[in-house]
Amino acid sequence: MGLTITEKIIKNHLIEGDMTPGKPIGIKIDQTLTQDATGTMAYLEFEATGLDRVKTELSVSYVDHNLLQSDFRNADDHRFLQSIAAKYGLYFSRPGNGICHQVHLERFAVPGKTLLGSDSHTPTAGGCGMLAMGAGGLDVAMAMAGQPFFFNMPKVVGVHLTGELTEWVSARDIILELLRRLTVKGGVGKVMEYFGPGVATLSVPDRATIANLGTELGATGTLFPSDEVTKEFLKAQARESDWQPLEADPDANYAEIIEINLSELEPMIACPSSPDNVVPVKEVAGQPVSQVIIGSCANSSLRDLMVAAKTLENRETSKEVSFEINPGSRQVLENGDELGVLKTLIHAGARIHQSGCLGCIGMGQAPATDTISLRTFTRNFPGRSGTKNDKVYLCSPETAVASAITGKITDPRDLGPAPQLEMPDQFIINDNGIIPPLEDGSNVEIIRGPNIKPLPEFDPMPEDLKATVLLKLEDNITTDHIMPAGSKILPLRSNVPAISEYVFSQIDPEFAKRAKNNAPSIIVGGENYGQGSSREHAALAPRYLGVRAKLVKSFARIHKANLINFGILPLTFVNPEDYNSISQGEQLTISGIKQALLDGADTVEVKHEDGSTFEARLDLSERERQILASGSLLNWVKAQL
Ligand code: MIC
Ligand code: SF4
Repeated sequence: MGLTITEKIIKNHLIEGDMTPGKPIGIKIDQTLTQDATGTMAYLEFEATGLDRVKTELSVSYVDHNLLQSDFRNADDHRFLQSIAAKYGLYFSRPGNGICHQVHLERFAVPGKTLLGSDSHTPTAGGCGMLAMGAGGLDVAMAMAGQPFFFNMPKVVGVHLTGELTEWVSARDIILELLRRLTVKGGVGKVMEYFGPGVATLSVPDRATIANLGTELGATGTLFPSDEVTKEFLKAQARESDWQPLEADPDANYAEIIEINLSELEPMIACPSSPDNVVPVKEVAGQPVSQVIIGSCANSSLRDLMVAAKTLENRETSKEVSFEINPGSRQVLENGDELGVLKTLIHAGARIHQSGCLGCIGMGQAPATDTISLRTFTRNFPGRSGTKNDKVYLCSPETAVASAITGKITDPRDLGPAPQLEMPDQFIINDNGIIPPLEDGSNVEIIRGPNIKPLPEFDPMPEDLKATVLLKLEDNITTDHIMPAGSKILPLRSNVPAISEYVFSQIDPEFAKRAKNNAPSIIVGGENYGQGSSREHAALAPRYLGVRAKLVKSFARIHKANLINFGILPLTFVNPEDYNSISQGEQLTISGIKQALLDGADTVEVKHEDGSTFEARLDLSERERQILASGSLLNWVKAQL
């Protein structure tokens, strides 16, 4: 039987397990990436392995999140990361060089290879035929140490594209349509693989936008074939030698096939406050907007800036709107300058920022009270913008620029004929923002600022667990709820005791205090618990506060892996209705939990205070059981050595 692209790449990299969907496998990782907000912790973890050099083919450390330097802390972290890269043989992408996913696509992504990144949008490189996945920092540290990456063999969903996009409709609208149909949990346990005649009509940056936002479906990854379009892109990046053809076999067996006729799509928009709250733009058109931003790893390529510039030729942006551009990379900036794109944008009233994540993770650009902010970003989870009760809408660059012109949410088709885009055959390539690895870094001194604190030590799983229910939460809780980001909290990423003070702070400002006074504790939640980012701090910091278990209806993939890595027991309800029997504040007891883990038990009995019981599931591999019993992945690895 024929293979999908996903199966082909996994087969070539398989180290452990067999390729049965849902079963644990371990694969070889060729490349890794980290960004600064997760990277500081990932490198502290890599240091703990005692190795003197990364073991991957290529590893890159990016600085793109914590660019705001309101005191010494972020700047110190940047210097720490640069010295780590020099010592351990990594490329270092300097602050201002661009968003990790954009730069990786431009300069490093290779069809057919595997990439693991400590950022949930790592699948962006799937736009170029690479099996790219997000993971917690510790899993990336292990991959840098040459260890396989363990995850469950995904189901492969085929997305069959036919037809061609019409004027003013773009790649962003394709993935918005998919989010509308499937929701933020529709992709869990799956790789979305695109095929069919519509694929050839999409450029690599278009494909990257779709692959990037596959993360919002909860998907493990997204894959596009590597074809002539990919070859042209790599050629324009002066990397044609990295190209190899890659496509699914004609008789490949997809677990499920989704049909999308590109000709039928229209401009779409995600309303507050979830990326899947999608409607056609025309349904919400006419509402006044105060801010429009084109940026983030989803939509900040040269193509996206060019759409805005071409639309703005002989037009102006509204005086009521702050129209802002966050270019994806310095390459985008430099090429945009050469082609006159920047000049047109500036002339039409745009505020041009440096390349980086910026407002996408609440590092500035917070919108005004009670006003609509329209963004081409990835996520609009409540409060992520930095403004309480924010009203953030997510859309294509076409819809964004049309709305910036009129000052209201606008279907770009109302502007008349769409501009023609002419992309260069050859980009200006200038890698001076990237420092290559040293041949020998043994003499490099690591520069450690005072904000960098050592990793806490964690004790093994107790024999019996008696834990207080500290919070009972609903469905689709995000890691932004668990461990918020933003300019105040992000600088604490390398300081676990300090960042722990903010766990669940948006939901309950007293949470950290309550947790410390009531350890050990347990959190109860609904479906798709922990969706969103890869930040391992959403596991590490609660663990530091004494959270020992989470009991939910279902988990998001990366968060579950992070919980296991830091010794928090991930339990699911056997009968989801038992969720209703639990009250916040009560004590739950699981007797013999450690033994149950080691014995391979699939379920355990959970006892309420009144003695009544229900069953919870332990959906774990043998390796995960051992990690949980030893208290953390690092404890387990050390014990193995
Ligand atoms: C995000 O978009 O939420 C982030 C910030 O890039 C995170 C990583 C982090 O929290 O550092 C992600 O997507 O993994
Ligand atoms: Fe950065 Fe936003 Fe992309 Fe996360 S989603 S990597 S914060 S641009």
